[in-house]
Parts: sequence; C-alpha cells; structure tokens
Amino acid sequence: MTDLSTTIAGVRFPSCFMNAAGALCVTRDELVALGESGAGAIVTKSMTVEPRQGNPEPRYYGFPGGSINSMGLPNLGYQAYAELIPDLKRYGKPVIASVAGLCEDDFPTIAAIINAAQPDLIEVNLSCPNIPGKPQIGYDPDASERVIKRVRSLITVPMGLKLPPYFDPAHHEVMGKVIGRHGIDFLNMINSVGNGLVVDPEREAVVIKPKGGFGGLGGRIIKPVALANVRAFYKVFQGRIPIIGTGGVVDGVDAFEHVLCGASAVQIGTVLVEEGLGAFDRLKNELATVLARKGYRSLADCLGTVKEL
Ligand code: RRO
Repeated sequence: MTDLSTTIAGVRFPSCFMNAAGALCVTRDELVALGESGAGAIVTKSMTVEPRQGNPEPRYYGFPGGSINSMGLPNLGYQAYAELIPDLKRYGKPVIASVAGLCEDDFPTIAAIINAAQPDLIEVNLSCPNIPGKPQIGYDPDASERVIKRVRSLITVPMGLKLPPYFDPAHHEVMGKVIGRHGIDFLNMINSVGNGLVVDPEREAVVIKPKGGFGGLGGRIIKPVALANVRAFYKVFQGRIPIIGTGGVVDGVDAFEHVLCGASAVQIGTVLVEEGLGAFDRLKNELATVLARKGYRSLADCLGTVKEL
C-alpha cells in the first residue's frame, strides 16, 4: 500500500492525518480514543492556565458547507494536560500539545511546564478567534514576535505555530520575516476563518450564541483559503519549514491538494466532529487510492509540486 507516513521536524508520524486542535481532544477519554483510532497523532485542545468551561451554548453549528464555532477555549487547564501527556505517548504516535493563553504572560507559564512533560511537539496557537474582546495575536506581527520570543527559549521539543488565515501577500511576507527570525520548527495553517456569521433564515436568527453569532468558520468552504496559505508559506520558506495543512479536508482528494501545495501532514476538524473517528481510516484509504492512481508511492513524491500555469 502507498506509504502515508510523514516526518515533521524529525518526528515520524505513522500517517499524515491527525485531528485539528479542538476537535474531539478536550478530555482524557477523547485523547485516549484518538490514541486508539487511526489518527497519525494525538493533538490536544489548546490549553490555558486555568481550566475553562468555554463560551455559552450553542457554540458549534455544522451546515453543508462547513461549520461555525465559538467554543471559547473549553479545556482542562495546562496542569491536567501535563499529567496526561506521558500516558498518551504510549500509543506509538506523536503527541502534539497545543498551547494558548488569554494574555501574553500565559504562554511562557504554560510552555515551560508542558515542555517538561515532553510531548513530541508543541504547537503555539496564535490564532484563537473566539475570546470576546481579544484580537488574534497572529494578526499583530509585533505581538506575535513577543510571544514567540518568550516561549522559544523554554521549548526544547520541536516548536510550531498555529497561524490564522492571511488574505494578502504582504501579510505572508511580514509574518514570514517574524517566523524566520526565531528558528520555528514547523507551521500549522489555517485556524478557522475568524468572525464569520451564519444565519438560519427560517428562525431568522444567528446559529450560535456567543459574540452575537460571530464565530470561526471551518470545513469545506475554507479549503481555498487554507490551500492559499499553505502555498504562500511553502514558497516564503522554499519548503524549508514543514507545514501541517488544516482547513477544508473532507476527502482524500482534499488532502492530496494540501500536499501538492506544500503540506507534509493534514489535520481535520469539522469532518472529524461530524463523522467521528472513522474519518481517519476513510481518509487514509481515499488518499492512498489517489496517490496510487497517480503513480506516487509516498507523500514526498508530490510534496509542494503543484504546477503553476
Ligand atoms: O476554543 C475555540 O473557540 C477555538 C480556538 Br482556541 C481556536 O484556536 N480556533 C477555533 O476555531 N476555536
């Protein structure tokens, strides 16, 4: 069968498909289930200093084109995840800890303790769109650089950044400069497309409660935005920083498109929430079928090779 394994920052993943932070990965039971599933890694929910219930419900809504969420960082708090990580490493697949924070000071506090728990990689989330009154750090290059500087020296495992979608090449360039100055080991893009609005015309109402219905968009509808960001950063770094592609992966062909644009691995959010853990085996079969039909034996054979006209 086609080889779907991949390597990111020297860490081997048995398959290139894993959950996106936030999707079925808050509780111990959910993380164990990811360990026992066909996922190629276990990614934790983005964690904060204190445990959080998150925003009021309804806070997630799925629709044919994708999803909107304003979860508000519900999580167990970093100390609980630090205790869980050694157990989670038993499943023969990498554990990625997603670190967030409600203010800049939280990031180094969490990073130091989580690093001591030795996950295989740490992803620093610069792009949560759903904290009322808090803009996304990733849209402020100076704030991003401050946070990166403060955690970089504390993290000894491979360290990556979860980036928001950017919509202008000038922003890819300026963030590329920031990222290039700090020895970042991998990138993950995109987080949800922040502050969309979905309306139910029958009820004449928004579909989620927090922030007047505004929330992060995910799923099928965001794929072109995700592919553009993967491609743009792949080109900025000429393939030298490995990229996890996230956004709009619903089937194996979507994953193939991410790889062509430069993604070494792929995360799934909306489709995982909607379909459950069986999505991993389906996606692996579908991607293997596409690669075999095209004569590719591994992801490396087509990584970043999308043709320009
Ligand atoms: O918890 C959330 O509301 C959330 C987070 Br931290 C994130 O990074 N992305 C998202 O769509 N939702």
